[in-house]
Amino acid sequence: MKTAFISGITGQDGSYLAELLLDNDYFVVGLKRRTSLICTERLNHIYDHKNFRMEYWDLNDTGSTYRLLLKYKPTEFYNLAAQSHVRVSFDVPEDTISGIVLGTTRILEAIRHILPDCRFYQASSSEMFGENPNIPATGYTENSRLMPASPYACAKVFAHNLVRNYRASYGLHTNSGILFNHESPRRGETFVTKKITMAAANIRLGNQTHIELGNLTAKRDWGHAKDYVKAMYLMLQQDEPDDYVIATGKTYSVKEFLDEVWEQAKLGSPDQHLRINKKYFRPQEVPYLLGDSSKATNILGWTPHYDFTGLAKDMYDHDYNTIIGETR
Ligand code: NDP
Ligand code: GDR
Repeated sequence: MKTAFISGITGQDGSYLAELLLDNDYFVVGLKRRTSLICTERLNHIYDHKNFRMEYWDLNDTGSTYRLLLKYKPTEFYNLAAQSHVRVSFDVPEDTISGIVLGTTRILEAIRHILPDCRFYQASSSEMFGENPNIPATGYTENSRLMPASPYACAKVFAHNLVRNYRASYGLHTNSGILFNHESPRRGETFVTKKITMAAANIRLGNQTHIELGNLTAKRDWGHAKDYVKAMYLMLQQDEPDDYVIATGKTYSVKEFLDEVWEQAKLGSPDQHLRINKKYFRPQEVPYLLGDSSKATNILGWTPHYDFTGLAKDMYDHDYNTIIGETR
């Protein structure tokens, strides 16, 4: 039986990846930092699975990485932990950078010294492309220039380069998934898609009167987290480690996502419920992201199943049904 470590187990992707690996007969060890509330809602349905364990761990703690690698000797390590909110990274840059940069370094060093056969996945990001003025018509590829536009993205670029460096220097099976935005019913509530689908459900049910948003013109290549964790898994099943862009190849503005959800919720024009609040704007914005995942399609056989409308529907329906259930 293969054993996989997942850091960031309590997050959106951690929960979907854990389900996928358990379905593939893995023993899964979820690495969780200590929090004042337990924060394992996304894992309640697998918490008691016979092949699932949770261990305390932190990106900022070297000893626990060594201790747990020696205890479980995992065959795969998926590093999903991060302070992942771009806007918040402007407020807490040192914490964001320290976790992503030094945390990734700690894991790679531990793997190099005590478990060099362990395959490693790094959660790189489309944010690394940043404010690049020369966007290829078919989208960014693995070779496009990285021009990060936030402390979060700068840190992800460092970690991404380090993963490539450890692959070249030491022959480790280190992989980097350059994932574009992916969302789901389990998305954190302060990311824009989840904020929109929850607000639509609450307005529909009379619990809320309006939604406050920032920049509506930014365009993102939005996919579904369920599709994207499959790509992470496929990367670690290849003989050769590599970097892969994972995206849908279509891009939509925040306003288009808002319009789509308002239409599904039958709420009329969103303008009547919308307020623009400057506090949600960023000091530097990434205006446009579009990804070209041809390499992942050709080598991994990966393609997304959810489209833009299907993603919005899955999220809105989930939020509407959950809120109705809670208020009954
Ligand atoms: P989430 O924000 O939902 O989850 C992040 C996870 O990291 C949480 O489990 C969080 O724990 C944990 N974490 C944060 N800081 C620490 C720390 N110091 N030590 C240990 N764990 C920590 O992110 P997603 O699931 O959406 O994303 C997963 C990864 O993929 C992240 O690295 C993100 O940057 C990256 N990414 C995400 C994309 C997306 O669109 N979702 C796109 C590209 C990359 P806690 O629950 O306690 O806060
Ligand atoms: P992003 O996602 O920054 O792309 O990072 P987010 O949902 O936060 O923002 C997307 C776009 O929406 C605009 N926006 C708002 N954003 C938020 N959060 N709240 C608002 O009220 C709001 N109004 C408008 C933003 O300005 C931005 O243009 C996500 C994270 O998951 C990262 O960890 C990941 O690396 C990238 O996706 C790819």
